[in-house]
Amino acid sequence: MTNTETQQKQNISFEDFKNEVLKDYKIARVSRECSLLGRREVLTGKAKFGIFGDGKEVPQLALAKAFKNGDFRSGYYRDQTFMMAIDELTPQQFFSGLYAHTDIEVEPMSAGRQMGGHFATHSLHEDGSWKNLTKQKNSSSDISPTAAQMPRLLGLAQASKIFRNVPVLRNHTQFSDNGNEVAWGTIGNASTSEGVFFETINAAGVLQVPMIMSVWDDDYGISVHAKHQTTKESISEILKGFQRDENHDGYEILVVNGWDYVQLIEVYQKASEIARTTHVPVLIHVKELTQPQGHSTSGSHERYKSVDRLKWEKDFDCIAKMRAWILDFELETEDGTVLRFVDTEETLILIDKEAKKEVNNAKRAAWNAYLNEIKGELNTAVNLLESAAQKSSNKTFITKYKIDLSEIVEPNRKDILVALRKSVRFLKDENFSEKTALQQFITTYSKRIQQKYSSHLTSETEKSVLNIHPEKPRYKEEKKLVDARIIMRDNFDVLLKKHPELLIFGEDSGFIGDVNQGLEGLQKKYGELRVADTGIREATIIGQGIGMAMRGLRPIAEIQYLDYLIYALQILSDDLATLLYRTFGRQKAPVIIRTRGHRLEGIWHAGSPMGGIINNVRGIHVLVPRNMTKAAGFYNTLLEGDEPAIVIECLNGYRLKEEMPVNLGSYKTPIGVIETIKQGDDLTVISYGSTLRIVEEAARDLAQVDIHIEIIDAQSLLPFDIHHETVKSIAKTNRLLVVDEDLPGGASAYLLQEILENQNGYQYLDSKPATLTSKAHRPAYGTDGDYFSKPSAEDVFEKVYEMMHEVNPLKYKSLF
Ligand SMILES: Cc1ncc(C[n+]2csc(CCOP(=O)(O)OP(=O)(O)O)c2C)c(N)n1
Ligand SMILES: [Mg+2]
Repeated sequence: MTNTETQQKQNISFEDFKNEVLKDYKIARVSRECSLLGRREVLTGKAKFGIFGDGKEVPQLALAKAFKNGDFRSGYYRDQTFMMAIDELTPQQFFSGLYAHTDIEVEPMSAGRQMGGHFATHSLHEDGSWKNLTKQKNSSSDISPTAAQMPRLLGLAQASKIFRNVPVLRNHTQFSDNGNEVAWGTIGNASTSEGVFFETINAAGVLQVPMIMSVWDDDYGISVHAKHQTTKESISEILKGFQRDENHDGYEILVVNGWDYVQLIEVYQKASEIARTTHVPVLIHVKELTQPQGHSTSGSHERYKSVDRLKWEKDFDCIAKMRAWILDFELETEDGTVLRFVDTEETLILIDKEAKKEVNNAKRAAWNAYLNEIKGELNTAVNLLESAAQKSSNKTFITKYKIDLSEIVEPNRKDILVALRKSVRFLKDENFSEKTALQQFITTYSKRIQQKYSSHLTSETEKSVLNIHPEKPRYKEEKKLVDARIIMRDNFDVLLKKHPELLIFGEDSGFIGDVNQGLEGLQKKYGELRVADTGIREATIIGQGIGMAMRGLRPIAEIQYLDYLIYALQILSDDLATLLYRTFGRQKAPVIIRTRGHRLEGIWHAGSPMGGIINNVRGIHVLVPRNMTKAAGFYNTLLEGDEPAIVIECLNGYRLKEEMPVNLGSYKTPIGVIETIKQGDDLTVISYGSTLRIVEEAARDLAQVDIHIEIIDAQSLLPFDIHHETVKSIAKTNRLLVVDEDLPGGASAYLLQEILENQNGYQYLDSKPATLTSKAHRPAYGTDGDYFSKPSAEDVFEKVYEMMHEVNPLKYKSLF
C-alpha cells in the first residue's frame, strides 16, 4: 500500500469513527431532551409520573455497542438511552409510554400498563409463539421494585450456559447460538443495598454464568446518600472478595467513570469478551454519574443536595463531558494532518437543535395519537347523549353531562364513562331507541376498554393450560402398589426424556434427588446441569426459573418446603405473576415451581399458608394435588402448556402407597377442575391436599351415625372449578363446609367467595355456610401442638355433626 492509500484508509476509518461518535452524541442529546420534555409533560398534567434517564446517557451508549443480537437486558427505569441506542425505543414511543397509550403497536413496552421508563422488547408474536430471540436484541420487561430485576437476570445468564453445555439442546437455535449470549443487568447504586442483589451476585459467581452487572452510581438513592447505603460507599470496593484469581473462579470487577466515553467503550468491550467467551460474570461499577433533574417528577433534588454537589453535577454531566471531548479531540496523522470530529462548535449546536426539534415533534405526534383516539370516542358519546337527551324528560340533566363532557379539552376514558353511566340513570323510567343505543354503547365500550386493562393475566393462547386435553392415568390389570415417590420419580424420568428443554433444580434436588427422593438417580442419568443442586436462596432459585423460561427453557424450580416460598414470594408476586400481563402477552415465563407442604408441625413449618399465596400470585396457577399421581399429572399438563404454576405436593404422601400408572409422562390432571371423591346427600365438604385424608376419616365415622357427606377435592385453587361443578353438589346437599389447614379467613374464605358468590351457591343453602381451619396462630411443635393447632378428624366430625344437629336436633342429639 502506498502512503496515500494508507492515509486514505485511515481517513475512511476516522470518518466512520467520527460518524459513530456524532451519532452517539445525537442519541444522547435526543434522550436528554426526552427527559427534559418528559418532566414538563408531567408537571403540566399531561402525564401522571415521570422517572427519566438523564445523567446516565453516556455509559448506556457504551453498553449498547457491546450488546449483541440474542443478548438480554434486565435493568431498571434509567435505561432509555440504551433502548434508543439499540433501536428498540423511539422518542414517540417514549412519550406514548408516558401518556399510557393502550395500543401495544404504539406503546410496545407495556401497552400503557406500566408507567414510563419500564422497558421491554417482544419475545412473542401476537399469537404467543416465540420469535427468533437470537436475531434480535432482547430486554426483559422492567419492574419497579428496586433490585427485583436481579433474580431473573441470573436465569437469563444461566440459559446461555445450559444451551452451550447440554447437548440435547444443540438444535434450539431460535433461542441461542451455542450459549454466546450475555445477560446484561443494570441497577442503581442504592438498590444494591437490597438482599436480592447480594443473593444474585453470589449465585452468579457460584454458577459462573455470562452476566454483566452495571451499577449506575450517582451517589444517591432518591435523597439518601451512599454513606447510608453502602459500606465504604462503594459497591466495587466491598465486592472485591468476588474478584477471580488464579486459584478461584469468581468475577471480573471493572471500575470506570460514567462521563468517560472512550474508557467506557473499552471497558464494555472487554467485559463483553470475557463473559461471552468464558462465561465469567463481570461487575462494572460506573461511577460519577449525575441526576440533572433529580430522582423523579415527585420532588426536587435541591432539597437534599448541597450547592457544591449541584455544581459538581453540572460540571460532570456526562453529555457535557462528552461534548467537550468531541470539541477538543485532535488526531495527528503520519503526514501531519490534524483530524477533528468537528471544526467548530456549530456542528454540535446544530445537532443539539435537531435533537430538540425531533423530540418536540415526537412528543406532539404521540400526544395527538393518544388524544385523537379518545376524542373520537368522546364524540360518539356526546352524540349519543345528545340524541337521548332530546327524547328524555330529563333532558336538562343529561344535556348538562353532555356539555361538561364535550368541553373537556384533554379527556380520559374515565370522563366519558362517568358521563355516560351517570346519564343513563336519568333514563331508567323511559323507553326509546336512543336510550337502547346509549346502553349498548356503554356495554360494548366498557367491555372493549376493560380488555385493554384486564387481558393477559393468564395465557390466552391455544397453549393455555385450560386448553390442554386431560388424560386419565391407566393401570395394569394386576394392581401394582408402590411408594408414591416412585411414581413421581419415574414420571420425571419420562418427562426429562420427552422434553429436552426441561431442567429441575433446587436445594438437595441434584445429587440426592430431592429430600423425598422424587428425583432419585436422575442427576446421574441426565447430568448435573439438568438435575441440579442449588444454594439455599429461594428468591434466586425462582429467578433462575423465570430467566431461563424467558429464554425458551422449561425449568422446574424446587422450593424445598412450602413455608420457605415466602422468601421468594416477592419475586413470584412482582415479577413472575405480572410478566404476561405487564407485557400485554409479549413475554412469558412458563416456569413451574415444585414444592411440598401441608400437615407440617412447627411455627415455621405451618405447611399451608395458602391464603397468603393465592392473594399474592394472581397470574400464576396454584395447584394442590392430594397425592403423587395427581401431582405428576399436573406436571405433565403444565409442560404441554405455556404458563407458570406452583404445584404443592403433600409432604406426608411420599411414602404412602399408590397404584403405578402405565402412561407415565402422558396422563394429564386437568387444571381448574374439581373431583368428587365421595358421594353423599347430607352435606358437602370441600378441601384440598392433605386435609382430605382427615375429611375421609371423619366421613367414615359420620356414616356410623347416619350422616353421609359428599367430599370434593378442589385440586386447583387458581383457577378454581372453571366449570362450576361445586354448586351442583350444594344444590343436592344444601349444606357447605370448607376445610383446610390455612389460617381462618385464608384460602377457605376464597373458596367460600368462589362457591357462594361466583357460583351462586348461596341460593341452595339451608344451613349457614361454614369453614373449619387451623387456629389463627401458627402450629405449635409436636403431636399435641399439631392437634391443638390444626383441624383433626374429630374436629371435622363434630363440625359436621353440629351442623346436622341444628337441622335435626332430635335425630342428632347434642354431643356435649
Ligand atoms: C422495594 C422498593 N423500595 C423502595 C422503592 C422506591 N424507590 C424507587 S427508586 C428508589 C431509589 C433508587 O436509587 P438507586 O438504586 O441509586 O437508583 P437511581 O434512581 O439513583 O438511579 C427508591 C427508594 C422501590 N421502588 N422499591
Ligand atoms: Mg442512585
